[in-house]
Amino acid sequence: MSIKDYGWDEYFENEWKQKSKDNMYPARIIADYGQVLRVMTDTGTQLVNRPLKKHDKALQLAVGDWVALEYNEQNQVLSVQYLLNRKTKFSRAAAGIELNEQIVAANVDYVFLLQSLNLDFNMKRLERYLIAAWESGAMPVVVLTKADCCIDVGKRVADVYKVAPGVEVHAISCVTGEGIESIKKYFIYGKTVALLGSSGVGKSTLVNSLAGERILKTQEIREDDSKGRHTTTHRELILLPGGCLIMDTPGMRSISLWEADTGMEVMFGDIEDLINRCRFNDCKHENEPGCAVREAIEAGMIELKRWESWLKLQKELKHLEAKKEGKLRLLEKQRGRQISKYQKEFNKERRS
Ligand SMILES: Nc1nc2c(ncn2[C@@H]2O[C@H](COP(=O)(O)OP(=O)(O)O)[C@@H](O)[C@H]2O)c(=O)[nH]1
Ligand SMILES: [Mg+2]
Ligand SMILES: [Zn+2]
Repeated sequence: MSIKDYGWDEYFENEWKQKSKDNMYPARIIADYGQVLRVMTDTGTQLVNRPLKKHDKALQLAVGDWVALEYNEQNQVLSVQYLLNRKTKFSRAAAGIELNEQIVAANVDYVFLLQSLNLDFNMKRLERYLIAAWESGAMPVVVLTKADCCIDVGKRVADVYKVAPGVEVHAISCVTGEGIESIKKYFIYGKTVALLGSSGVGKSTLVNSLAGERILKTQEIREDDSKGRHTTTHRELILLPGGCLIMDTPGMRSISLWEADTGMEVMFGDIEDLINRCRFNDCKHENEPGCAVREAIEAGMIELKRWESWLKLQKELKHLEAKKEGKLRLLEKQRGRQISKYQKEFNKERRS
């Protein structure tokens, strides 16, 4: 077993050659237990503490990250020295009083967006996931699970293709095995696939099915509301027999966007083009003459539903930007206060 089996390649090697010191070695974070992280190194797996500098953005670590480890002979402590540049990162806005970026998965090549074909299916949620996935830099793939529970799989797949331009959509079943062959092409040696989706959609079941053994715990679905209970409690990278890495994650019901410029462009570029063609710069796309958006909707060029999605997302993203700016201002204010405090002390000392 070497780190190459875990996705180490020239991209990381180049940075390593420039930055690393003799007593350091590279490791990939393969599981996140909160304060403790499991890493994979050339000599096997090890546990390390998450660095305490939580406020330090450069050390916000996620499963999939490559880090430089250092072993201190004197106090026999293994510690993370720095984070290697990420190829991709899938983020969301973390829930809480304060708005923060939460990195869900790092250095992922394909993000599988899973939704089950039973009652849980939700197109709006999928749309958001797609935006975040495009933003991440990884390639999104839509995977509709539990095809054995749906009588109209073809129609569902067609519906998803409409909101997911340029994305492959696969319907699978871990019960009948339907569609599993069609997703195997993504499981390539050295690549990383992350599974994202609500709890109960069948992420852990899929990992087990691909691994050919029950590595992960799965749970019985609650019959009443077709939602699963939470069984996966942490994020984890698993090496599949074919050499691909697959990341199981705890369920995320919804996703709050953190950044969306690229994602919005990929998903709604046609709408953004239309807006630029409206006669008035400040067109509200309601009843103005020469509104390219209205014209396109009336001509059936774009679906009303997609337009409504765009409006809603736009509002949300403006809100997000305002919140981010507010946070920045608060930070500046705090820094300003500190500076004035030290200045006052300095002046006092000079006077005395
Ligand atoms: N009918 C059906 N049930 C499935 C399928 N895949 C998973 N399940 C069931 O869905 C439930 C939740 O699966 P699990 O893998 O724990 O979901 P996770 O929370 O996304 O990891 C379990 O009871 C599985 O047996 C499938 O393809 N068809
Ligand atoms: Mg699970
Ligand atoms: Zn307009």
